[in-house]
Amino acid sequence: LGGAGNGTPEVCDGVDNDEDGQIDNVDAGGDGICDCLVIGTVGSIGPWSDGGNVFLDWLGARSPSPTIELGVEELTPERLAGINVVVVLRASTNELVVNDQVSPARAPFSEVEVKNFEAWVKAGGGVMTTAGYEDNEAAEVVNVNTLLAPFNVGYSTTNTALSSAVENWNAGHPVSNGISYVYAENGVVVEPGDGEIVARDEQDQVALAAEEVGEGHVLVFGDEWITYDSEWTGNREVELLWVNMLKWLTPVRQCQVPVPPELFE
Ligand SMILES: [Ca+2]
Ligand SMILES: [Ca+2]
Ligand SMILES: [Ca+2]
Repeated sequence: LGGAGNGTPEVCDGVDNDEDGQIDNVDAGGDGICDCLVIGTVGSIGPWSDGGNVFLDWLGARSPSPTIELGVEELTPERLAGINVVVVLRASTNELVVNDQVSPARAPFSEVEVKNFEAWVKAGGGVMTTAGYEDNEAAEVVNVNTLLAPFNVGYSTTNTALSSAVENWNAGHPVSNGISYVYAENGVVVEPGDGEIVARDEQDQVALAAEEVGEGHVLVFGDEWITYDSEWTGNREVELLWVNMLKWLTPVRQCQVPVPPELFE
């Protein structure tokens, strides 16, 4: 985390105000989420939760920087500028309606959007993708794979049989710190390509891959249940996993704050 600092208060301005070696490392609440971190979401939360969105609520309570919900908007350099981490939620080209909850269709990512996104990641952006929202990998997974193609990592388009216990974690990777088990449901097997394997399911299939690209970071996770209320209340490791992931997705000299010890209890 760098040195002790010079006594000047750190503020969210893109400058290392206290000269401790870290830019914008502010965490007033000591919750492990940098208060200057700007998170964007692409697509929409899946319809299988009970209507809640603990993921966004949880972030909102831990960082005063509002989450930028890009939804189905075009990915332009202007829109991506200033965002540190993008979480890709359901970005299927199909609309999905479950119990009156509408998850809208997202247009296929265009060549221009893919190039814009690649440039943003290489310049220091972090992206985490999710999958397994529906049994229609042609619409869902193919679109996310398009966005991930420049990094040669993505999802299987044929194997949607990720098993429910993601229980083999690569202890050598920072994202695995303190994690032993996460539940998945109807997930999609990850094709790691150039990525490093971080987690496997009980059948040894890849569930999470990580890749460093230029100054940026990519995480590909084979399910979406970690974005739902039920998983947050049932397994405390889900919160630690998100803290670990957001920390790893952020540039090494920016916004790095300590993970609170109580998250390991
Ligand atoms: Ca600093
Ligand atoms: Ca600053
Ligand atoms: Ca915080």
